[in-house]
Amino acid sequence: MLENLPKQAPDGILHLMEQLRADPRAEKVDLGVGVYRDATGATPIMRAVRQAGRRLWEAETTKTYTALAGDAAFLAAVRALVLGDAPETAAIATPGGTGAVRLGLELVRMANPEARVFVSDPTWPNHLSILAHLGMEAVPFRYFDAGTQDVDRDGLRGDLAALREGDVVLLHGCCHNPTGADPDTDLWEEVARIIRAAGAIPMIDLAYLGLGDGIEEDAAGTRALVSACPEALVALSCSKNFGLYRERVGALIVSAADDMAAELAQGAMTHLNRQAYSFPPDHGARLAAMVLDDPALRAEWLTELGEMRAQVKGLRTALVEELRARTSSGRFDYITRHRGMFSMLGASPAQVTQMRETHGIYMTRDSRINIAGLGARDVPRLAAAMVEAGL
Ligand code: PLP
Ligand code: TYF
Repeated sequence: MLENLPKQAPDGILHLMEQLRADPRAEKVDLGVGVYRDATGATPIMRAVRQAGRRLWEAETTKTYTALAGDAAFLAAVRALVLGDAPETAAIATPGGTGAVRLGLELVRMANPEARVFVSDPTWPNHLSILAHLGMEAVPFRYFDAGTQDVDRDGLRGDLAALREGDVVLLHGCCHNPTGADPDTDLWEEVARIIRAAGAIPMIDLAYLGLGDGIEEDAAGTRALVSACPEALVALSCSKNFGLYRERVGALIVSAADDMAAELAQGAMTHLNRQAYSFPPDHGARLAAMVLDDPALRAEWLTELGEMRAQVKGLRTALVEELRARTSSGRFDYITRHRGMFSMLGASPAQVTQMRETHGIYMTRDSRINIAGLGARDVPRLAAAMVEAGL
């Protein structure tokens, strides 16, 4: 039997991590996988999360099963975090944002097997592989202008004009992965109007809430879509913004047109959890809920999130200043316009290879860099490598 299995291509991002590990050069720079790093290069356990962990260790009296949908306190807390006040929503806890994306798409397929899913070109590669795995049609829409490194507004408008009733548009709520280019408020409003007018449904992948400009700022696009459209899906990840990566914490939040539809959605979503693994992981979700529900822990968490944003923004500014000095041009200023951990440099695969082989600088093939992977010392080296490669 097993010999009949198709050979699977490796995950490109994780494959790059293996290559990096095998590189003996001491000065190698990891700008690959999207993980936050502080100034010392560590991916810390956040202070509020650690405190919540200590409290939980003392207070927890049982590890018995929770509910199929997940811990109710976690679901209430993340629903409020993402949407503010939003009635008529259904929600389940999921293993990470990936679990939420996967089950959200399964929910779409269950409700409408004909639905096409519009995806930004480019997008997170796992979106495409999950859609292919589920046998769902992915329709790419233009998103990134490789000349300006900003959102291709006209391309986006032009391609979303092909939306039909019942199609789904998968959007990155903030900190677009892999480009770093986000819509501004006007464009979010316009996209919401286009989707609504077509009778299509937005699905928002929200994996970096709080890592762009702040919780409220980063949630604004999602909220605009949810309030404009009668139905919407949100796939939330708590990996980056709570630093809970390996605990696998996420949620699928679905807003419905009325109470009856919300109840049907809740039933279907709980069913999907049950079919996949019965109960979603609880430990990390409980820590996130404790942080969100305790005013002091919440304040501490927001402070540290602010420090993380400042760290990344500081590196963006330093890199742009270095590039300005070396090239006497502002052509790299887009790096400070980008949000979140990533920027796409617009380098060719050959240029990416050159920077890796000559300078030990690792980025994904599409020339996405994880800004947080830079140490202050690496900034001049990256700038030199970019200029040398002809960017
Ligand atoms: N969606 C996007 C765009 C991501 O970049 C990630 C990874 O960080 C995820 C979803 C899901 O992450 P996780 O499953 O680790 O929560
Ligand atoms: O894009 C990234 O780097 C993050 C982390 O299969 C990640 O989203 C990478 C690969 C993967 C899952 C998560």
